[in-house]
Amino acid sequence: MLATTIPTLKRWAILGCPFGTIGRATRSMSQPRIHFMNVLIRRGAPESSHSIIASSPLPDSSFFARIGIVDTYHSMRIQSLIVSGCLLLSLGVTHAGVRVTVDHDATGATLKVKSVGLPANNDAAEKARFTLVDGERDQNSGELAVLHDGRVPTEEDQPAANFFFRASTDGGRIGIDLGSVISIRQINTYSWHAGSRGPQVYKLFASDAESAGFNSAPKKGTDPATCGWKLIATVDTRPRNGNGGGQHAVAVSNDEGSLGRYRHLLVDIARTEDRDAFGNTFYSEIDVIDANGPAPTSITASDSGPILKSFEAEGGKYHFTIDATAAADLMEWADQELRPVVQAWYPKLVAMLPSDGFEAATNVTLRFRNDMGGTPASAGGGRINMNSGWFRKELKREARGSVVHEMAHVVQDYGRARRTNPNATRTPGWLVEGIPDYIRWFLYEPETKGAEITERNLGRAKYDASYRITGNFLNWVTVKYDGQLVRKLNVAARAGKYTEQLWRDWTGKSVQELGEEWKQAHETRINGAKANTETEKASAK
Ligand SMILES: [Ca+2]
Ligand SMILES: [Ca+2]
Ligand SMILES: [Zn+2]
Repeated sequence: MLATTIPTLKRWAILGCPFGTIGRATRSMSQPRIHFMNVLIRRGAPESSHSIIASSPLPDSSFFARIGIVDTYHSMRIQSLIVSGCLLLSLGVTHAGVRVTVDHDATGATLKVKSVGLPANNDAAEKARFTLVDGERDQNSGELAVLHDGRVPTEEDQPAANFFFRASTDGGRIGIDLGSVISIRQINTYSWHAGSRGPQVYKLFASDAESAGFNSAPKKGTDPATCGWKLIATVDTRPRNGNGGGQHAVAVSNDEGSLGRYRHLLVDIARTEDRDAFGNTFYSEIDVIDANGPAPTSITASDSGPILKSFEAEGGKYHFTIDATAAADLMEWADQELRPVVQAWYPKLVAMLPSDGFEAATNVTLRFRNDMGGTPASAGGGRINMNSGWFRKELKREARGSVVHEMAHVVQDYGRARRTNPNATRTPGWLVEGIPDYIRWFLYEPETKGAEITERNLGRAKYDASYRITGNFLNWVTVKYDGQLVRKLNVAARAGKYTEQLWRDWTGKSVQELGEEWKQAHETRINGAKANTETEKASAK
């Protein structure tokens, strides 16, 4: 049976915010930049679903580590921490408190706490003029119009329903001209992406355009504060741990009910990371709420809900969701054929690839997609993407095995090395791919003999040829030298401690020497078999 859950748009629902005051902190007066800060976190809320109310940048302390805010700060003295269900942290006030409220839901499935509110379709930004002041739109991004069209994406990876800056660039600036000066009650920004393009990092400036020397379009490098703009808020919703994927909603407001009278807004956007090309946030909507305008009407839920099936493994320890919204016809196969493989093999993979203190993802989503081009499947975080077209053709052949491979990637979780070890070495890609293929072809489905070295592919038999060829090499070294090889390689890679020296330590030979020996062994076997066949042919004559 297919369980149809609530439509996506309802995920933005506000479910209340039962907070109380528990703490107060002051910081040294040597940081006058910070004027006011409140942080609220619901006690016991999982990191994947928290609300934060804060001005930013935020302090770096163990307390913030828990709710996952990244920024650097210096001294902070927490005077007291008293509990009544929540935490409140308030810093020395130097001028009127602008409040930044953040909702983050990492699961993308249900939202436990929502304090920002639903995106609006009747706010003052709907008819405003949006301009690209600086930076370049990505070729896959929607136009600026998607930021004020009263719509939000229906899933986590809809490039055209979002605006984002070009890959490899560091954000840019967006100007919003409201047409006339209005009293702004609140500004909300929404974003959604499964990876590091989910969090929001920006500075928000406003202007009434009336001061002398006003520049309506200052480029990066020009501080807007020097040309007629006022800094309203600094926003950074990146969590300390993880890539911050999921839905992010930010509200900038204050207790007075008006941030001031302004005509122009300038959103100075930074990328969330520069480890790869894809650090530019998927912004879905920017709402500007007029203090004297109509009450915001929310974007309503659509009728067609997602097609989801949830199940567990290992007595409820692991939770899985199959998302067949994009390929309803594949749900029956996924439920009957794929689910048992996932339930049996995810726990096996976890057991096969252990390391001290490591806990593999306990929530994994397997989603069919129609936008993956030639890629059969991929994995990132606790998410596995399955190319609908490729799966339809491979249901009876490689489909299940490819998911075993992707589940191995989820368990490998080598991205954590960069986060936990500042001196992390880079595990070569051939090994990252070779380990899942070793497990798949030699442990999950050895009977298919999908990773054999034959006369046909002997020429390509290089230890670092990746995927199934490396899988064959790993199997050979495992059998001949070290039964624990893959387990130990995984421990090193996950900790960011992989080096070529490990091969020598464990086998007495360099990886290149092992590669030669492995290839030689296959050559000898294949040539021997050929010679036998020829001898047989000759004697048969
Ligand atoms: Ca809107
Ligand atoms: Ca939109
Ligand atoms: Zn892979």
